[in-house]
Amino acid sequence: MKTAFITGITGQDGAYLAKLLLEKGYEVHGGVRRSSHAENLRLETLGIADKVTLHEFDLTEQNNVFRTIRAVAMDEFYNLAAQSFVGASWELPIYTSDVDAMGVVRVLDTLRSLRPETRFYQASTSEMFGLVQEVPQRETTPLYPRSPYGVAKVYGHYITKNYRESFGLHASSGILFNHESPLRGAEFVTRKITLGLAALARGGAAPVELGNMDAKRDWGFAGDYVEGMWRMLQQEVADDYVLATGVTTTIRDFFTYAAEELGMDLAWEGTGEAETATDRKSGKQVMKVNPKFYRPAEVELLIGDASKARETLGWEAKTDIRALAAMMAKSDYDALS
Ligand code: NDP
Ligand code: GDR
Repeated sequence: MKTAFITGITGQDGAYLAKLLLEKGYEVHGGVRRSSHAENLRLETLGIADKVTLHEFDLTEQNNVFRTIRAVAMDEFYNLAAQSFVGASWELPIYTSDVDAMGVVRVLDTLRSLRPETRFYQASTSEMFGLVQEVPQRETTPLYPRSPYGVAKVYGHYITKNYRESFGLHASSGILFNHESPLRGAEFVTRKITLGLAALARGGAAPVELGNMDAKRDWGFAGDYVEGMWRMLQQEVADDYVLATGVTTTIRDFFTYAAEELGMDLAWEGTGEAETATDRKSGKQVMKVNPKFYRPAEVELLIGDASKARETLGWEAKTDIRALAAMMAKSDYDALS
């Protein structure tokens, strides 16, 4: 039986990855931050809260990282923990760098000292591509991050590559494009939309307030993407891989797909700060732009080329954007019954 350690096990990806590894027969350990409330909602929703071993763990605390890695005899280490909300990273740039950049080297350097045979996965991101340099984006596309989060993740990406090249660690980065699910955090735009639309469909009156409706994202389903993470660590040689669907969609179109799943028929009006959407059937305004959700610098277009993952890992995204929007909208609607 193999043993895996997952940082960020209480997050969206951590929960899906833990479930996948348990199904594959792994003993699964994970790191949780101290909190005033003891809820592990995502692990409970997937029915695995009592099947994983949790350790108090914070990526900002070097000795804590050291002691945890010393205590758990792990074959694989998945570093999924991060301050992962791009929007918050302008308000928390130093904290974001501490967790998302320095946190990675804390783990790598400890593994180098204590467990150099452990296979390591770093959660890199399409946010590193930022300002468009090439379309579609792939492993060799130049990086131009547009947020403190993106900048910190570039450090995490290159320090992973550097420890692989300098010390021979089996360290891989997955450059994952956006992936969502019914377990997605409520502040990310897809879940914000499906939660807001579900409340409206159940009789609510408050329109969903959003920022830039023209940004385009390559959205897949988180459950598909964790399989790709695992496959990366099963390769003989460590490497970096893009995981993406290859299809890009505007925020507006995602909104429309989710609304259609809930039986709405939208009429769009206005542009920019004046843009609104109304449901013709109920007459309710369901969306209005609020400029407070605009970002200081935006990533306008993400579309990934996952050919390398397809060819080497045999990995492909299985869930298309309409199915994803429908899955999330239905889940939030059902939860309000
Ligand atoms: P979430 O925000 O859902 O989860 C983040 C996890 O990190 C949570 O478990 C959180 O704990 C934990 N965490 C945050 N800060 C610390 C810290 N200082 N020490 C230890 N743990 C901490 O993110 P996702 O699951 O969506 O993403 C997983 C990883 O993949 C992240 O690194 C993210 O940046 C990256 N990524 C995500 C993509 C996506 O589309 N989802 C795409 C590309 C990359 P708590 O529960 O206590 O908050
Ligand atoms: P992103 O995801 O920044 O791509 O990072 P998010 O869902 O936050 O934003 C996507 C796009 O939607 C636009 N947008 C809004 N976003 C939010 N959150 N709230 C709004 O009201 C809103 N209105 C419009 C944004 O401007 C943006 O263009 C996610 C995270 O999971 C990262 O951790 C990960 O690395 C990347 O995906 C890949």
